[in-house]
Amino acid sequence: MLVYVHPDHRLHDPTEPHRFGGVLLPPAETAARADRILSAIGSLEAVEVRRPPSLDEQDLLLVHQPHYLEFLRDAHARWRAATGAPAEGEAVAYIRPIPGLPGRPPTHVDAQLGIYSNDVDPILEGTWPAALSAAASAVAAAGAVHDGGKAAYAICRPPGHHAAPATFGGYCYLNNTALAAAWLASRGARVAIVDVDTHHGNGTQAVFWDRGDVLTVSIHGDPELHFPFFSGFPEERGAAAGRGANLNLPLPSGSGWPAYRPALEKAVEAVDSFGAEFLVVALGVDTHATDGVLALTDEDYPLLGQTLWTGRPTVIIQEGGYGPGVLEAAVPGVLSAFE
Ligand code: Q9C
Ligand code: ZN
Repeated sequence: MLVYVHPDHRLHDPTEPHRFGGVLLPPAETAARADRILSAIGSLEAVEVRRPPSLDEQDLLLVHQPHYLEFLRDAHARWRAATGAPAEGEAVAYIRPIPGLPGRPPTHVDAQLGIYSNDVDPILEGTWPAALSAAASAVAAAGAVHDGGKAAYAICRPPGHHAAPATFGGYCYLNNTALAAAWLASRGARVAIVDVDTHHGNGTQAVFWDRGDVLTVSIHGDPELHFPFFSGFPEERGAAAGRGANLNLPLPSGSGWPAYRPALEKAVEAVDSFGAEFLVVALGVDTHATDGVLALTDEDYPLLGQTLWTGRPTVIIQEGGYGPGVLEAAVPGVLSAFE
């Protein structure tokens, strides 16, 4: 198994706590996650860890809007200049526009933070190079399967599936999964994404909403009760050329393998009937009971991997998975099916 990871991911390692649902929590998406994954997959056979080449930044335009990329690149320096904050400061949105109230596009970085994010995620001095490095891993993994590899895994962090064409949120800044899929599609391939992170892949859905060449499927905890709340429902099927090419399979909170498995089989059936040549798996393992939305256990992950291994060249992109032991048990379990 080819594994891509870039050391620059460490440049994004937030420390400031944020309030979620009334509880002050330390950041869950930290640099330690990549170290945990790397030491856990050491037990797999024939793992070959590679550092991806630098990204061709033009590739980001396959997924993101140029003004958003320009904002992400400069936001921290502009925020420091505007506020006098130190280099280690974490820039976070605190104000957003009133919906529907006319006004001019803001020029102040504090106001732009509220336009370009839909959450409380910080921008650090190193967020941009870290996010670029994750995107580079995703494109390298896509390149490896395009060149004839059966499967490649990208340890992407920060993760990507909640990042939309012009917004960050849910720990995500650049949509690594969407980029891998869009990169393959730009070479003329028919591509399917199956997002098994416990949260709806809202950013990925937004990227491909009106496109018919990339199928997006997401299995996740009920968005009535769980992040990202505003999307992930079954009636969201895509629009224009993308009508029917988006499939949401929400599951009741606390669902285990008996409920998960039929949803996963439905996802794979959709991939088959779409006629996908390549599969991109958005591999969040926060479906583990320890992470509190769904309730998969250590033993379920090899089965999840086996169901997703359809013989198609497959790119596996790391998304969520946080709690003690979750990444360690689940990631090698899934990857073992692709060896
Ligand atoms: N109880 C990914 O898994 N929720 N993002 C915070 C903490 C934010 C998840 C609430 C969830 C974002 C990539
Ligand atoms: Zn998640």
